[in-house]
Amino acid sequence: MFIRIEDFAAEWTGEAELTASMLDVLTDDCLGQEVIEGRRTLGQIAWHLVRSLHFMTTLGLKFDAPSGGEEAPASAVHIASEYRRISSDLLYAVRTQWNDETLRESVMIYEETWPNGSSLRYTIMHQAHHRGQMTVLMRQAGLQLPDVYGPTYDSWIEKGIAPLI
Ligand code: NI
Repeated sequence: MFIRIEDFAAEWTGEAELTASMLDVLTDDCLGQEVIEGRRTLGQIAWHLVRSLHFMTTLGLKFDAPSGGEEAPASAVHIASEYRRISSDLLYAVRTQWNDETLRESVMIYEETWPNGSSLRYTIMHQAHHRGQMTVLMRQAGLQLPDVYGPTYDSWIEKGIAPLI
């Protein structure tokens, strides 16, 4: 769990930039890519990353919901721009509406007690989990992946280095 707002701010800034760099690669045509028939598509997972940040308002933070409804937009550019807006608004809300003491306060979520500092940690991990799902679907859709926590297969090749297995 986070015990200092600025620790969260530093980590969130980097993580949100990684997510945005992946969303920037999406094209309208690839949004329908699905791992198996009938399950979440690439566009739906990307839109889930946008919408799920607004869940933090249930902890008392106030910032605007993404424009559009539950259904994933058909525009990859719209998903990326809404992500940038809401990920920045989340950080601004945390910085201006909470303080280090607030991070130790707890809220009941689904009959469980969650310290706010743990909810912020969960938000980062939840996002990384879905980003991992996206990398598989993006590869299947023929997109070139950006580096996230290290080089991708393609960036090894571009550097003339044999990719690790
Ligand atoms: Ni989720």
